[in-house]
Amino acid sequence: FLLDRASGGGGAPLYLQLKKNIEDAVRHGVIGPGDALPSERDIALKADVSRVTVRKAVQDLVKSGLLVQRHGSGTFVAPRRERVEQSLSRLTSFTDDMARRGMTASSVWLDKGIYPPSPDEMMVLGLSAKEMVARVSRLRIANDIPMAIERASLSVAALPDPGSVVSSLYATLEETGNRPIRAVQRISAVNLAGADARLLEVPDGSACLHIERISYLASGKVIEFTRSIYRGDAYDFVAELRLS
Ligand code: 16G
Repeated sequence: FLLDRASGGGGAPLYLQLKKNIEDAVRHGVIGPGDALPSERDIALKADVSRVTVRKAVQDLVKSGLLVQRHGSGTFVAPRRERVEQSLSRLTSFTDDMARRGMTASSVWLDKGIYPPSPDEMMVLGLSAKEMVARVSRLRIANDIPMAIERASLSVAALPDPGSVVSSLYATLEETGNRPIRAVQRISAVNLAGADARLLEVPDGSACLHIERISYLASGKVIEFTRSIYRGDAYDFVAELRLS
């Protein structure tokens, strides 16, 4: 699909011609969602253009969301996104939600550790400045597709060893009788940019959902304060409404 430069768009700049060739190849199914693009060097050789030209075309297509770059493993055609429909009336975990759909949940750890609490963590979790907070931050993945970034904060009393969370936070809390039974969730719209956009493999400025979940134990004590960013193109949140 990397036609030579003469076959492109006539007088258009080379990187635009190359960009169009790649777009056409995806549109016509020559390369499909999830497929790897040849290396920058191979494209430059085959298309008879400089590597700078290839880089410029690829960067534009990453920005527009057609291609995704994964650190260390190369450039791929963005995977097809299937939207996930998520109920807003049940208190479930990401691992449960994905398992119910027959998808495999995994995580890339961004952070797990014990820190002095921030002012909002102190307020929500009811901590004093002398107490510590346990943080577990993860990129949540379903079948290789990055779905959400979750940054959870818990009191150290509830999660003394954040390292003990291997896959499911709720499963770990369940083992010590600390699984929440109720939560309040607030959803707001954000345009994502920077490092978080790159983690979720979305172009800068993409519409995403910021979700704050405050979860409670049966005793009424707050157990979890989680701030998440969910991909706007991957999620539908659905709630059933009843006449009073
Ligand atoms: C959900 C929750 C999150 C919770 C996580 C536990 C939302 C917006 N967030 O993703 O607050 O910490 O599940 O999942 O629903 P895990 O047990 O799979 O780690």
